[in-house]
Amino acid sequence: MPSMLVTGGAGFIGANFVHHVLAHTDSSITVLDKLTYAASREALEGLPEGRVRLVVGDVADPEVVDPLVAAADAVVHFAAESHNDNSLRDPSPFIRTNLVGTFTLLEAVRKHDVRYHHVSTDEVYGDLALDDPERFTEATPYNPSSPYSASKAGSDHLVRAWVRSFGVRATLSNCSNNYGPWQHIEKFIPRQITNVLDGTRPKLYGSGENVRDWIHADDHSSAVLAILERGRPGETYLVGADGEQDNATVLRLILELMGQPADAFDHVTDRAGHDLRYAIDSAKLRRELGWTPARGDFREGLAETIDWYREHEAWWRPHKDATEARYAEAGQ
Ligand code: NAD
Ligand code: TDX
Repeated sequence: MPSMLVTGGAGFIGANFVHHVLAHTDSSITVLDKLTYAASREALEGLPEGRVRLVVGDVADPEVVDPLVAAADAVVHFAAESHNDNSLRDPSPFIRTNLVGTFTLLEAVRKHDVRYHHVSTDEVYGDLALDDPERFTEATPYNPSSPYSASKAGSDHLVRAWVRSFGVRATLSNCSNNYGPWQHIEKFIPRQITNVLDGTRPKLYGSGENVRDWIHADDHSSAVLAILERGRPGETYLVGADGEQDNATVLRLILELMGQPADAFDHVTDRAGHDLRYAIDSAKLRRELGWTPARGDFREGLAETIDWYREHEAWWRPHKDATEARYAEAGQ
């Protein structure tokens, strides 16, 4: 895969993927990223010169996208508006980036016959009951809850239509909740870590019984690369590391690892339409491509992530007040 176009490569998971590809392949990478509030140029610093370049632009702009796709051997599409709470406040950028952006890329890969991988989320399946013995599989019907997950679901449908109608060489992956370095502090785990570092009490939505299936971003990257290199065209692969935990348990673990009392947090207004439980069955990915997660120890990964945020205060500090002000408006 000599030349890759990675959209959203200055975001949390996209940047992790860029590092992973440079370390494990001989590919060169062009990152296409609009550098929204969620991006960090810093996450791309110190990479081997000559193997990666950043183009600042919008995936929904065909004039930007077309020549970059024409010059690539493969496109990996991470760019998205990614935060559910933001989609409840203002869905419009989610529609433009997640739907029109994916459409724009699909038209370009169709025109230039370029291999395409689409990065999506388990949220397209809606949620499971807490006591449901089932987990999501590639056969689970779509049932998204929020404007974010509906926009991702729509983008997945566009990809499948372009595969079937136009023969586009595409694969899809739907991954569970990621954590690790460079995640924006609006998200659950880094929000609570930085609250503790800030001397503020962490904020748990509703009862905290909602379950998420956590995976380290390094493992998501290795899965996407395996699918890009060896996945069957037209196929979807679910990515997960058997990391189900309820939010209250995750928060108590953060508090323990940071030397705080177990009850040093506030219950705040629940998220509208809050999905109860996500759980991924990644048997297909493991069986067909031999993928296994390498960072499955959640406690260890969380401790490392806490250390990383402690050491990178200069990166997150400028965004903390504005992020918390947005939450305060919603009583969260
Ligand atoms: P993020 O919000 O941290 O980063 C998104 C990146 O996309 C940013 O760098 C941003 O500048 C860029 N971007 C946004 N709009 C753009 C546009 N119009 N044109 C070009 N670039 C644009 O997101 P993330 O958490 O790294 O998620 C990356 C992808 O993985 C998304 O597609 C998301 O749906 C998917 N995903 C995320 C998770 C998770 O837990 N975070 C889980 C499963 C799937
Ligand atoms: O302050 C908080 N308190 C809280 O209890 C925040 C920010 C969140 N939560 C809860 C809501 C969720 O149940 O924690 C859980 C995780 O919340 P988020 O980090 O916002 O993630 P989630 O909504 O589950 O979506 C994430 O995983 C799937 C990513 O943001 C998506 O991009 C991905 O598709």
